Amino acid sequence: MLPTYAELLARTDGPPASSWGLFGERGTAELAGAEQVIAAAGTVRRGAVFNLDYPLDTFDPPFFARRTPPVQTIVSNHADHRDDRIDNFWPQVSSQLDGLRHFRHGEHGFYDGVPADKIQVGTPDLGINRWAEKPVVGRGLLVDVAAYREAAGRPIDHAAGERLPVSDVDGAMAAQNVAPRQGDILLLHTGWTHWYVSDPTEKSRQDVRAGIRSTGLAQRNETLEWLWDNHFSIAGSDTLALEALPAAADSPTAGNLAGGMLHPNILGLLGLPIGELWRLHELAEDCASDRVYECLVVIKPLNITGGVASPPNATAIK
Ligand code: UVW
Repeated sequence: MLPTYAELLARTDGPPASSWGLFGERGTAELAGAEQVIAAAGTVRRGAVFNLDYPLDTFDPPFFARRTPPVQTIVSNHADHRDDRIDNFWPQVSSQLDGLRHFRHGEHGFYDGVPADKIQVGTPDLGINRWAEKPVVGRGLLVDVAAYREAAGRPIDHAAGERLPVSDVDGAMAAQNVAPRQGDILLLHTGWTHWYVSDPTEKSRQDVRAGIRSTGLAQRNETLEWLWDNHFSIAGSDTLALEALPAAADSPTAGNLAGGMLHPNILGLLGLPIGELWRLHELAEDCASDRVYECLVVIKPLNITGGVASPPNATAIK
């Protein structure tokens, strides 16, 4: 039986609001164990397969100046042969899985108390490799907050970069008649990335990049509580950062080095891997048409020793 978020807040044997000591270096990915894999396999009925990653060159120009798309070079030894080389590879340039090295908590440090001097190039500690050595497989739960808000006559204003309260996500789950189970892989569909990619005006895209503005979960304590108490193994979404950007001025973490983002708490304290910029619109359309919101999800990040992040290489199967 896992502790509640309220119990985590009250703990004295580790940092408050942390899951330190419960899982080890794979964090909450441990919640998707053999039982969850077997149950998730039972959700496969039609053999329909969905790619949840955007191509690496989708976001060009990039959201963050240095995360430019990779450069491919193709070379050949002779007329009938090709090799290729990829330079300038920023694993967070497109769909990504953020690992537990990505942020530490300002007061308590890296997840599970891993010392900062272990977070080096070439050391495996807390690296993305931990989820490649043992990939994350479980039940994906598509929560269509975009459809819910649309049906409620309150479509999400992506241009404004809305801060979504968890009550909207709960409302979406109630409308879908679904409830999370321990170890589920959250697939939060807001429609933001598809809007960004397919919106016809370059001006909208420029505004997003200039302001680093994205729809996402609001920076509130209730968001942290919701993420933990639903016991997800991974929290993935089709937004720039899972949480809204820029962070709210009244964020409970206002003043941290991350500008009030919840990332240090989600990664550094809870050990919950974050999925960003995932390609969810095709899966969401399929779920809306057959009213089945669960699927088998397989996530196998690149096996980069000590990697901070990776494309998720995420596949959903229904
Ligand atoms: C931010 O830090 C803003 O987002 P990301 O998780 O992509 O680094």
